[in-house]
Amino acid sequence: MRIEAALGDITLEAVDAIVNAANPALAGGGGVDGAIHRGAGEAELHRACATLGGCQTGDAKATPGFDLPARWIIHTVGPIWRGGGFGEAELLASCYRRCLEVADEVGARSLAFPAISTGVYGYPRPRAADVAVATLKEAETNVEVVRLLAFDAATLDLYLDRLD
Ligand code: AR6
Repeated sequence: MRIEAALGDITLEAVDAIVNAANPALAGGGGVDGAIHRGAGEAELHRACATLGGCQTGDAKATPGFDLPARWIIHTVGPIWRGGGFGEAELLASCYRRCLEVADEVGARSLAFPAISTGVYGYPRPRAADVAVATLKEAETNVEVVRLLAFDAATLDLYLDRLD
């Protein structure tokens, strides 16, 4: 699997699947979740999410991408940062692993991730980049290309540093 880092808006990514940093209710929200719901089409994506029965922290579930360039959206729920002593790193690693498993289930070969948990959920960006890159490097999957989408230049630098 090739791991790339890039700067940009994940809703514009023409990959098989994009990952959403969602909440346990899969009810939509702000940040990347809001952008994905707007890009896919609020009503259709809301209906599709409502059939999934929510999603636990560290797990992932797929819906179609509807109006997005991506064929699938893989919704995952990252941990809320509470200082690092509450299993946050393991839960975040689980998000990356489960997204690859769900990508394999739907047959996605290219996948783009946002920086899960690093917005409203408060996970420190350098530590989140450590987990993302280390977990992806270890994973066994049929996914051929993973793109780590940074929404700001500082996050892109964190990824590039770890991919060296
Ligand atoms: N493309 C790529 N990355 C983005 C985009 C975008 N269009 N928009 C924001 N980011 P956040 P979380 C980055 O807060 O911390 C939602 O309300 C952003 O810069 O979206 O996992 C959910 O419903 C940050 O680095 O997700 C949950 O309630 C990263 O995406 C909660 O927020 C994640 O920030 C999840 O919080």
